[in-house]
Amino acid sequence: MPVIWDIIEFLRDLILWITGMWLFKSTTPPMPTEVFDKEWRITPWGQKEVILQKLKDYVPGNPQIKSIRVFLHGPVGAGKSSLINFINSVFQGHITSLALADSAIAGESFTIKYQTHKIEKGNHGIYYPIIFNDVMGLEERSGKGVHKDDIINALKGHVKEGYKFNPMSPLSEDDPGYIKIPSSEDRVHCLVSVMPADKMAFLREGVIQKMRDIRLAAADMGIPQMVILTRVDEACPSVRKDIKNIYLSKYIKEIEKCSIQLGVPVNCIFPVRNYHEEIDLDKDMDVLLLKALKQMVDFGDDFLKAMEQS
Ligand SMILES: Nc1nc2c(ncn2[C@@H]2O[C@H](COP(=O)(O)OP(=O)(O)OP(=O)(O)O)[C@@H](O)[C@H]2O)c(=O)[nH]1
Ligand SMILES: [Mg+2]
Repeated sequence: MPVIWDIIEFLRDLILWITGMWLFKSTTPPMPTEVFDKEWRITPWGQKEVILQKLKDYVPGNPQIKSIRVFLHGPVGAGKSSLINFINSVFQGHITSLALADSAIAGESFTIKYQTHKIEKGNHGIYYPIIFNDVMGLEERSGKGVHKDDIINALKGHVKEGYKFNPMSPLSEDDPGYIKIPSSEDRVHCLVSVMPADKMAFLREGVIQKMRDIRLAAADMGIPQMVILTRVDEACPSVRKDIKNIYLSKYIKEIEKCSIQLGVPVNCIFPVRNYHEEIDLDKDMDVLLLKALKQMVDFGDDFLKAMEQS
């Protein structure tokens, strides 16, 4: 039996390696199992509680704003809703399902409404001042997936809670779902592009182009941006074996380079493994997430302070 598993693992590596040739547009991509001797990014393994506490104690640096708004976008099935569930789970101390996630039915987006997700503090209807917006996924063809202009509208704060996205046409000013004069709180304070590490090779140019356009619009508004690389366990067998191999994996390092095509510096790209089959929290997976979340909050808070001064 172990021989069969070895063969299966070998075939899996081979498929990933061939995918890698395409992904990295190189003739010698690293084998998915290849690892560095030393972590290429220092990770505070064991510091989960310290980082979590800092986030729990966070107070927005601009007194006019109650909550920092983090906006997640990306291709269909990238793991946007799973990421919100993951964040909520870590704060609640057990696995939760705040945003509905699904196994990307027939390649179509499962999330179709504009929803704000809040993280509850205890059970008293009190929330942490960090809120998340999850949107329908992006698709290559026009008329499919969320319209990029709707995302740009959302960044400016024009989209009402509960608005049902229409892939055929973006929200217009006379639509009841349009907020004509958005407040500073309606605006987005940090833009997060969620990218599936295992599907980077198959992302269509049309999707990448839409993401680039959104990033440029966000940059024009001064909104800070970062990338979360999900599904890293599906992309790399050594990471699947042990999440602590994340910054040892040559394969993940290469994928990170690829996401620069989105125009985000490497130090703004954070690989994360979402909860997917687990029923209990894992402190190492949590540390990776919390480091990324801390960065989102720090970036968003800088933006809040800049808004106050302008
Ligand atoms: N193995 C693995 N699966 C993941 C991970 N993140 C998400 N998934 C799975 O990927 C599928 C899609 O996840 P969702 O969170 O629904 O993705 P989404 O980006 O919200 O998708 P849409 O709303 O359809 O655009 C689900 O089956 C998740 O369980 C991950 O890090 N690893
Ligand atoms: Mg979703």
